[in-house]
Amino acid sequence: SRGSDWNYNRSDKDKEVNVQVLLRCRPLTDDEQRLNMPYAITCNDSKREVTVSQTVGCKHVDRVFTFDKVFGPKSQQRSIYDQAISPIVAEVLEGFNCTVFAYGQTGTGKTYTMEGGMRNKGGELPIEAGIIPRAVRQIFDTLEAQNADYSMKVTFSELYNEEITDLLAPEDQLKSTEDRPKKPISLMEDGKGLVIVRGLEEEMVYSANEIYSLLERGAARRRTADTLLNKRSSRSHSIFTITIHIKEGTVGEEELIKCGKLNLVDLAGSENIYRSGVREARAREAGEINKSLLTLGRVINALVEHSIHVPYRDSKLTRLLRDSLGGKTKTCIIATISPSALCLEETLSTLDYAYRAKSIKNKPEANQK
Ligand code: ADP
Ligand code: ZZD
Repeated sequence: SRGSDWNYNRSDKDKEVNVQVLLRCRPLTDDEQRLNMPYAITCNDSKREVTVSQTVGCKHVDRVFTFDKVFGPKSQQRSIYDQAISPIVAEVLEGFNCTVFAYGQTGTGKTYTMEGGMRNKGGELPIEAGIIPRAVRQIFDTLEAQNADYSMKVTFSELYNEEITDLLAPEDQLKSTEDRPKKPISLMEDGKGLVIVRGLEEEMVYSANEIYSLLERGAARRRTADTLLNKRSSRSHSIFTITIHIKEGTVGEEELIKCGKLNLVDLAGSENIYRSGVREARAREAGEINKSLLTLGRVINALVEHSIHVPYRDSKLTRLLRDSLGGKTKTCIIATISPSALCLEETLSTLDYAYRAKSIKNKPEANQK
């Protein structure tokens, strides 16, 4: 597989790997089926192709896009995980930093893909479990099978309107009172140009079930914020991070520690950007312009076009994801689309965006302490 090529110690140039871009098309919903909604998308998973059929005037126009992997409407959570994500998590356990993010219009399955459906207490993962719970399971299964000496911490946060909310903060730190202001969360740069988030609760975790309880707390927090502010969730970015330290042994007095980090990011709905004219003015007024998502697009463009200036510093999201775009982190983008002809315009914009991102190159490097 491509993933296993990384550890070879070749010249720097040879170590470059492209951002991996996957495409997932959800099925028609029950409602859409009942309404006999026409399909505009055909997926050929084995050829890794998506075809968009459009009627312009009385002419039929087909556009074909090729991605690193294509998952059509029938694909199951488990097969996406096994085919595309499990090799990435294995790299994290070898000491690499990896990022997976979901990009697409609201309602196309970003959260379904990253998180998935209901949790059932204890025992097996539900068939609808998404990437986050499956990654947690793989990490613990692997470490336990290796009888590894490890420590692990997780953070779960949300970025909304350029403000970071800690979804795992203790209850009493969520609201500010007169004598005790809300715990501030800020981005800082360490000496090496890497961005660190200050003020986020880092929970040490010792079992998969413990993480699931934290996820439950985070998901509940997010739901509360959502009911208070309509449509907030489609405009916010969710960021779940696991950091693992694995003791490899000792050389004399020195301990060898391998450190891997996995970022799982559910981006805001892409329909909120790239509006033009009157629509843009109206969106701006409604506070719908998502600075972070807009900047992400500009960073991708700058990298694709090899521009001298890449505007990482212009938003919190791109500061956070800096190392994932053109840096030392291995990155995978999952673009999600709807099969419905009604979503054609947004679907084409997602496909163009994702297709461009394929040419971004990173230089993954293992961490060693
Ligand atoms: P987004 O996060 O992009 O706004 P959601 O993940 O909330 O979208 O998905 C919208 C709806 O479609 C949800 O009810 C979800 O369960 C359903 N859904 C999304 N993708 C799939 C899929 N691949 N298979 C079945 N249902 C899906
Ligand atoms: N997507 C659901 C949460 C939501 O929006 O509420 S599914 C998974 C990753 C991050 C956060 C939550 C979950 C989720 C879950 C559901 C219900 C209670 C707690 C957590 C989940 C799904 C399957 C297995 C484990 C966790």
